[in-house]
Amino acid sequence: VTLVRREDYLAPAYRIRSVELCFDLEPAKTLVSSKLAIERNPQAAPQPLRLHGEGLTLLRVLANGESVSFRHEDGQLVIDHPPADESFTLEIRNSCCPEKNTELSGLYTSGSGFFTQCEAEGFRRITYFLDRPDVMAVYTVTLRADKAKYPVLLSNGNLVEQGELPGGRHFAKWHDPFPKPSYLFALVAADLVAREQKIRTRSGKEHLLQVFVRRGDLDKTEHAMNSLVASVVWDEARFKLPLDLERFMIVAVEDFNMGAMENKGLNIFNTKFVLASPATATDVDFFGVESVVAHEYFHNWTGNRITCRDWFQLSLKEGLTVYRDQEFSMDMSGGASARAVRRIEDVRQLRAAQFPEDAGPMAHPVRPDSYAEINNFYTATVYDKGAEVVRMMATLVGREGFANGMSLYFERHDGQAVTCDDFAQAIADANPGSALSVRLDAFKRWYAQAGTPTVTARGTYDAENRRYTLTLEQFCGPSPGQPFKFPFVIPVAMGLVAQDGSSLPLQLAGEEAPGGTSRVLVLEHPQQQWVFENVDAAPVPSLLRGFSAPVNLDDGLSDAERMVLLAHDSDAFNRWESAQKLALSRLCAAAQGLGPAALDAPLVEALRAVLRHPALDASFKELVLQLPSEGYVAEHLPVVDPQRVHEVREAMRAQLAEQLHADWIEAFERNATNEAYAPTVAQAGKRALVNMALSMLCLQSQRSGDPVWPGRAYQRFKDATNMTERLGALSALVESHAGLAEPALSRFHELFKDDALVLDKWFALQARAPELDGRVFARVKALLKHPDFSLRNPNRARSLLFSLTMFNPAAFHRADAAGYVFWADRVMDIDAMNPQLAARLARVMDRWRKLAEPYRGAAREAIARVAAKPDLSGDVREIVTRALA
Ligand code: HT7
Ligand code: ZN
Repeated sequence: VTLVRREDYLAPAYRIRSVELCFDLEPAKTLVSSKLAIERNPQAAPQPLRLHGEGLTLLRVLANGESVSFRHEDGQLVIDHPPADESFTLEIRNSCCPEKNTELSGLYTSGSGFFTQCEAEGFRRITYFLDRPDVMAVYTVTLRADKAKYPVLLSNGNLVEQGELPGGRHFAKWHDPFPKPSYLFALVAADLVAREQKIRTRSGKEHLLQVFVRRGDLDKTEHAMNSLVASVVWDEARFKLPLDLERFMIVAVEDFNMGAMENKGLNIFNTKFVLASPATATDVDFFGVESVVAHEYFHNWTGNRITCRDWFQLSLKEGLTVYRDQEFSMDMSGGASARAVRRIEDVRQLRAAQFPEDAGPMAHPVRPDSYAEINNFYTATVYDKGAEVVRMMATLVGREGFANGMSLYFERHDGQAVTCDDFAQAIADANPGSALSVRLDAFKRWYAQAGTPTVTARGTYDAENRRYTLTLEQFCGPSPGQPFKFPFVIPVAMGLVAQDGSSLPLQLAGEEAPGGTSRVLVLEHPQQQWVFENVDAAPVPSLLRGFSAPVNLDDGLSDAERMVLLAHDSDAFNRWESAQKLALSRLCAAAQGLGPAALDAPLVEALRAVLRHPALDASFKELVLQLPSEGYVAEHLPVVDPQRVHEVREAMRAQLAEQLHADWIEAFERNATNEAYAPTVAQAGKRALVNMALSMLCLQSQRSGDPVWPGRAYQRFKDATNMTERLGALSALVESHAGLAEPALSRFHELFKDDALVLDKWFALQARAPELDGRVFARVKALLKHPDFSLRNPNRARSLLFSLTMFNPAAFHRADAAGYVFWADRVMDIDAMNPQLAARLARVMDRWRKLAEPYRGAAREAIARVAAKPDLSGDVREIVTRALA
């Protein structure tokens, strides 16, 4: 495995100022001609010109119109003696084969159209280029293709010319005035239709927004368009960042490796994040569309106007843009409770994906030091922990301070390719004297050090002096290549809650008066103490409110203290967190044989109180009533027996189904709504709680043999007016292994067999069902042979394989090792077509070292079998090599 290292960065020896591209599009052989205006970097030593190129057929190279000698070396086209002038032109002709491009990187066909994906290093699979983000050029692109097959021809920027060509062909010429790196280039040639909307931004300029989809999908684009309009409005209001383009296009494509791509002015999206109608998409899908549309749109400034100097700086654009889309989604949700629900969901995602990553063989800093394959570093750490790092900066400088920091960042760096240091510096410089700027170097350890710190909190109350002393300590264990960590700067938002639930005023020793009931302590040393004065009685500390830092918190609270927070904390996040911690401690004890596989009566009663609470939102109740996932429990155990974790959790779920039976019925009846469907947090919360109640009621029926609730679920499944309800009812049947599950599944397939995204749900649902006597695993193996299944389409592959291996531990981790054998075979099958996708699947074994025997040995054997395959891609090789190291 050859590593690229951050410390080896060198500025480019040549720059490309402009490029004229011309494409003759044919699926089997597309001709590409490119004319590059190249300049020498006067600061760089004279050297050959090396252009990246991968899997291309080179037809011709001319320098300043003359032939020039060249050679190929290490996947690069090397011109040893380019013209000596300061600037010169290079003309290249090459061909590529889009229909054979199953990797979905570069130019490929999907359905009957052409699409591109160039981030991170896909442009070199289209033509020879300096394919690195710090080389920014102005693009003029001409597309030529058969008019009947490909009536729509798109590229970045503005359409400057179009017309007919002989032989039933046509052309379109696009010009993008903004210099951009090659990873933001895009083209589309396909038979598409568009939803269009004009909007006027604050400056009075009019802009055209377009969402392109296949014919027949237009009625599923309203939500994407609304989300786009809302994103434009939000970015201008919150950060004064207007839409800078005359035309902004989104195109949906069925075959796509990730969620979407922010190509300048021509975003290309996985259909999953564009298409949504109440009949075919769930509430979760609607929220997904909203947040991905926003994310890609926000990249127009954070990523495109200011881009990354090199790929090690990926979090510069991704962490910041995730932070921005999370803030947007919170603002779109409405009131405080809905915002808290969003925050809880984001934190759940961080803990489910990033915390395990940070504790495993792929642990890396938010700004990695090295990589073998950059595609493997589009990770939860770079995205989600990166967003938390930005959020901590915002916490330390305040909302307005952060907005000022953003303005300074754009003032300084608009149009440039920069580093994470440049960003942090701008935020700090705009806030002199702030909690961030006075300790910026220490704060930046968040970019450099991997691992999740643990903060330990202990409080003592001195009744005589009415004083409460809080001691916080931090520790972060070693991670690959980093045996020792310096202390992090950790903002700890906190409050003190009285036993009666009231919020206490917070007055630190030395202060004249209390400074509110919630404040931020900055933990920057291994251990620190804070003394609060005038505290009337022993308080319960509510720490890390809103999850103010990506750390594990050991707060040492008793069950009784957690119950106080669960019932009263003014911080909704910590109310939820208290319930999670109470349940987690029971789950962990039971999984280790240190406690019963049952919830104690006080906890059941506390959960009942939440479920019955007259004032709490349904969405919040649903989150509190969910037991921590099997994966989350596993992360908190020293050694994991996945079957035991499953058994224990299922027992507790069954107990909640039984002991809260009447409450589930009430929750079901009270929250079932006949309102016209709208994807609002309020409605979605009710539907989520109703679905949860129905699942619990069917689960209880499975145990009691009472057929009423499966019957009602089946009826609801048939009568449902939206996909959230329909899928909820179907899940209740499938998850409880009800007899009616089979007819419902057949009916669902019959109804939706022509809708790919819905069919993905059908596969996923079956692969995620709680394991029962190996039936779920057997079903997944059978589904692999289903005529609708294909490994070529990433969404379909994910729906079956990722659902099983990532989200169904009990079905996957089998004592007979069949799950691991299945995994290894599929990784190798997929690797032959699509290494990026295969590498994602390979990562599900990251945590194999935590497993108990016989799982551990069998897992190692399966990983070693993959690693031994001689023609493995670099992508998968990096993952399995690290896993075994
Ligand atoms: N910036 C985009 C990343 C992306 C990507 C990366 C590697 C391979 C395929 C890809 N498709 C999209 C997505 C984003 O963060 O907005
Ligand atoms: Zn992004």
